[in-house]
Amino acid sequence: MSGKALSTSSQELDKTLDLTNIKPYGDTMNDGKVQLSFTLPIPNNEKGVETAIQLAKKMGLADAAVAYSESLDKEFSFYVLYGSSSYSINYNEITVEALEIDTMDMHQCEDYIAKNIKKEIVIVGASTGTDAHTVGIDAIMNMKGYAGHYGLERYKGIEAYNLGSQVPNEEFIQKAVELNADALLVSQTVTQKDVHIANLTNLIELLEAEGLRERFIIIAGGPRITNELAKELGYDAGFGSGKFADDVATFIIKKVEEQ
Ligand code: B12
Repeated sequence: MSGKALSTSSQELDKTLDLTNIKPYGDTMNDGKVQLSFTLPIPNNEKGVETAIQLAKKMGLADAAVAYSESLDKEFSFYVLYGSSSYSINYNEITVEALEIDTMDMHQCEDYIAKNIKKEIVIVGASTGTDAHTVGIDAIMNMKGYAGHYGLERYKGIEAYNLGSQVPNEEFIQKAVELNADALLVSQTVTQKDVHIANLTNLIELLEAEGLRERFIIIAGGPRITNELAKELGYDAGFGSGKFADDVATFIIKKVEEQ
């Protein structure tokens, strides 16, 4: 291709960033390109591929094309598709209830507790309900911590109790009362069929029924937990991926100080 042709075509590329009409970015502004993958309960053949394309079109993808398909077994097939989203979003109208905290590191938290709180803060955490995932709550609580952030068990001034996974809400509350907890940490990883919503709601309802809701600072966390969702469900805050013990400790310390 000649240099001239290249520069002409690059001039024709849409470079206009329009925050009121944000679309996915593939390799040029506003091309809307997305990749998606799914499994269908049908065999992998021409009819399967066409079904996948039709589905993608119904999802709003223009120029949908199957880039890859594979048989999972005789009755199931897997597809990877590309296409252009026909939808856009007004970025200027997006609002989120983000947690605004000025995170202190472990040593700053320890100093803050010693100077301003002047008592041990008791924190009880668990992965509750039927959820068997422990890595998230361990990342926050275990002494060795996660990704270079020590866990709450290591903090001077914090007494941390990690009850593990699949802890029924009733047992969790009983332990929190027994240990005279200041804060409860609830980890939820499985969100299939909104099981986390039912479980998180159940905990708040049980606490309210026993007149205990206001006794504790209650925090939910997990990869699909947002602060907004947690607040909606009656929690004091929610922490998702990329959050660590120091974020949670800072939030709790400031809350305890307010009380
Ligand atoms: C390891 C793992 C398992 C292990 C768990 C071992 C263990 N001891 O924990 C085993 C094999 C047991 C397992 C089982 C299952 N798993 Co699994 N598992 C995973 C996997 C691969 C990694 C999760 C993980 O450890 N992440 C690392 C931690 C550090 O990240 P995190 O949890 O997000 O935690 C961070 C934040 O979210 C936050 N955080 C987390 N909790 C809390 C709590 C508080 C209070 C705070 C402040 C912050 C916080 O802090 C952490 C650090 O930043 C994920 C897939 C993936 N790659 O993510 C699937 C995944 C989570 N599992 C999944 C599923 C479906 C299951 C099963 C239901 C499968 C089955 N049908 O049996 C079972 C669960 C059964 C049950 N009753 O719960 C799905 C969940 C889908 C969904 N949205 O519901 C995933 C996403 C896999 C998938 N793509 O399908 N799993």
